[in-house]
Amino acid sequence: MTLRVGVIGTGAIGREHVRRMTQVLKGAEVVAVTDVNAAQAREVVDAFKLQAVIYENGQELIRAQDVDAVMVTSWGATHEEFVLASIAAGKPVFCEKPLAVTAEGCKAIVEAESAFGKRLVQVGYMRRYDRGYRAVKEALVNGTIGEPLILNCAHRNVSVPDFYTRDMSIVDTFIHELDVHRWLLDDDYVSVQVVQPRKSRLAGSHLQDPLLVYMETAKGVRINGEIFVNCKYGYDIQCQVVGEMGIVSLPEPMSVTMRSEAKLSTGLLTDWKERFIEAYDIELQDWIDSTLRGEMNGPSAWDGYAAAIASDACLEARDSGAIVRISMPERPSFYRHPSEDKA
Ligand code: NAD
Ligand code: NAI
Ligand code: ISE
Repeated sequence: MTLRVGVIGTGAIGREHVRRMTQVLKGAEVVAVTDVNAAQAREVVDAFKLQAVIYENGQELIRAQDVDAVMVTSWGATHEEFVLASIAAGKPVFCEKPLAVTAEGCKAIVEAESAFGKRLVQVGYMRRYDRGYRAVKEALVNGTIGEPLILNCAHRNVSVPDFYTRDMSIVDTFIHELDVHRWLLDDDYVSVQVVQPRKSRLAGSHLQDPLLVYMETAKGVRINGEIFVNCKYGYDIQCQVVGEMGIVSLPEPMSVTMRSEAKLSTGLLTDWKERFIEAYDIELQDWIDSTLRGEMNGPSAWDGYAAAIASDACLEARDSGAIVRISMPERPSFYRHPSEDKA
């Protein structure tokens, strides 16, 4: 069986996901695409020799009879509309992060999906599929380092484009950490403070870069986070958990050690596409396989909502300078995994 997918947004990641569905993964065919930039949609259809219809807009694509499942890879602010329309059409939808740019928007999606009565939404939090993050999680679950006490992390990009707004460092970038740390620690956030250190002269005038994010979880773990999206030297994702009996750190991406010209060196990556390339492949293959089986296993709309509640609080903390409380509603049984009910 083949899953016939319609892709909304053929920019950086939309193009990457079309490439992997067409050339790397099994079980999916891209039968429809759309982009507000019609020339870009055409370019992607031609580049991957797709037998795909180019639709005028996302709503038409979602309605198309031969589109079994929808992939939303357009700008964050457009996600909510397309996910709600997919649910209304009863179609499974893979939505890149963030699920919506506000908690209110995510809540509307959670409510629509719950009313539909079956899980249809998966959010693109691919770090949960990364082998490095999985190894860190396994060490925590096994109790190797005892209970976690402190988590130190950093999200550093070489640079960001001009259209990158001040809020995006939280809503679009740190949102990965907001999701993956909740999953790693199996915990929820209770407070956040955002501190603005000296600003880099190399960051756009409208940005505050870097930023420090201090969070506390319900179990009392302290998270020290750094967001630095114009760090210039590489794409660098760091995560270290300090426990009662040891420390576990996210492995560095594989890189050869060079001895050359009186230097001992290893390379760093510069592009997010390369850093998590394997995780994206595993994530999407899992989405294709589970969707064909009529299931939805990956990060849920509830996970998207939880991350957005935290990102709303981060924005408020950044603007007020205060410590902001975070209150997470109880997860409804609709979003419990069947394995949890057996436990
Ligand atoms: P991009 O700007 O390169 O691509 C977005 C595309 O969406 C553009 O081609 C744009 O024309 C199109 N678009 C915008 N509005 C549209 C609409 N209403 N209908 C149809 N097309 C529309 O951006 P990107 O880097 O590909 O990011 C896209 C999304 O993917 C974002 O939500 C981003 O957060 C997410 N993303 C996730 C990861 C990850 O690691 N999971 C990495 C990159 C991007
Ligand atoms: P992009 O700007 O390269 O691509 C977005 C595309 O969507 C553009 O081509 C744009 O024209 C199109 N688009 C926007 N609104 C649209 C609409 N209403 N209808 C149709 N097309 C529309 O952006 P990029 O980097 O690909 O990011 C897209 C999304 O993917 C964002 O939500 C981003 O957060 C997410 N993303 C996720 C990553 C991850 O690691 N999971 C990595 C990069 C992006
Ligand atoms: C981008 O949208 C991503 O999701 C990348 O993974 C992230 O590192 C980058 O900062 C975002 O803009």
